[in-house]
Amino acid sequence: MIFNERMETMEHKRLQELQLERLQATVKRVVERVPFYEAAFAAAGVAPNDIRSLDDVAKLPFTVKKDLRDQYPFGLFACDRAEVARIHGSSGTKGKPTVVGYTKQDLANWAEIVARAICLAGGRPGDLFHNAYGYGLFTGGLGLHAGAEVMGATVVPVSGGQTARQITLIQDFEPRGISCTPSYALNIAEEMVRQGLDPSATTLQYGIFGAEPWTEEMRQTLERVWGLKAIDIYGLSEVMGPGVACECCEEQNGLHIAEDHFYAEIIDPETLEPLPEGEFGELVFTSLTKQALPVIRYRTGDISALTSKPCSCGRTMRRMTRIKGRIDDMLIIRGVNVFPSEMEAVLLTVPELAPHYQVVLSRDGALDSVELQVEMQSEPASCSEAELTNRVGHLLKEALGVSIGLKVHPPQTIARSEGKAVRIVDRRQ
Ligand code: DLL
Repeated sequence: MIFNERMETMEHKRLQELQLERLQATVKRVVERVPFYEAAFAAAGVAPNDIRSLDDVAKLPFTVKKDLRDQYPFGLFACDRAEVARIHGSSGTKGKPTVVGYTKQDLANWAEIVARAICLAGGRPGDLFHNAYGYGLFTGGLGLHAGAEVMGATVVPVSGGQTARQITLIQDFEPRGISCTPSYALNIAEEMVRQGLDPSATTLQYGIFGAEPWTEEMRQTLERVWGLKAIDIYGLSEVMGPGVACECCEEQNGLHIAEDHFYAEIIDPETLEPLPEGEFGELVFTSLTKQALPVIRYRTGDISALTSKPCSCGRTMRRMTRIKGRIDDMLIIRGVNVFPSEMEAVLLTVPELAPHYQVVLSRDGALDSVELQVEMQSEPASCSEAELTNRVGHLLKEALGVSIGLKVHPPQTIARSEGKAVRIVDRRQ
């Protein structure tokens, strides 16, 4: 089912005209209403009238997370505080959150975008929808909630945590759809197995998973364990929240971007120059319809590539690849760039290992050291810890091109998540 057929299947040229119209209005709005942007545009020597084509986006200044922090709490709002209907914030645990705001119209647009995403995932009106994203300042819970309501589902706002209760509600209410982080979906499944239950015997047919990087191997694991279709949903609070892009259940190959609301670019994070389609780089978004907090060329720190290849689902919105990782999370191990997701892809092919891991950074004298901590499956071990360490070490070296410290732990020792999994533990300070 396509939620908004007129928009989602719009001819690309017409969509670009719409994007340009909306971009021009957004640029005018921020320069007139946000002193930060007025100054940033002046410093870049660009004025709203200079934006005559979508390519002119490259003339605009970037926005980064620090700008949101510096303008804390409401300095980037492009409307009166009283017109802001809701506030959300970053999920970070340290310091003050980065604050984002939404007018009533922003909330209505967001809910429609998420409703589309749920349809992309295979949801349909009448579904029972189990929403296990955290409610609160984090955009996951309320974002999926509003979208599911607009889509026409019966929403169960269970939020994250209390895993035993999640299981009871899944068993008793018989949902068709579930949403949570991929790592929490694994955690719930693991607890079911511990209780002697079979996750694949539940009524769940689709899972909408995101808010953290995950791999194709993790998808296969989740689909096998739960017996559902695992769909990747992407978003970030600074740009809106979940739903900025979402995979379709037809292809599960790249996430359709809600391009009528967000203009996407890929840039080289070093030179800041736009990169052509198909090349990997940093994802950058410019708001096209946001009223309360439009962002201009927001640098997400996430690595992806774009494609405009046609999709069999019929939607014309361009796709981005699943996120390879965050630029901040890239490790440089003896000169080789490694993302935790590349380690995950290897670990999940080893049947003796549980799908939980952490990368621990520590300081050894003047040198940084990296240790990948993994965990044995709970079943009686079919090989020794030493044999496993040896074998996985070889697999990792082959895939990453560099050998990395590895520690195999007994079952149930790596911390489980109820929201975003902590993959990197930095003990260098
Ligand atoms: O995580 C919004 C969200 C909620 C997305 C629920 C999907 C589902 P933030 O807390 O602001 O917002 O974190 C945004 O999370 O820049 C990425 O680094 C990461 N992220 C989000 N979705 C994905 C995904 C929400 N599908 C940051 N794959 C982003 C990989 C993701 N990383």
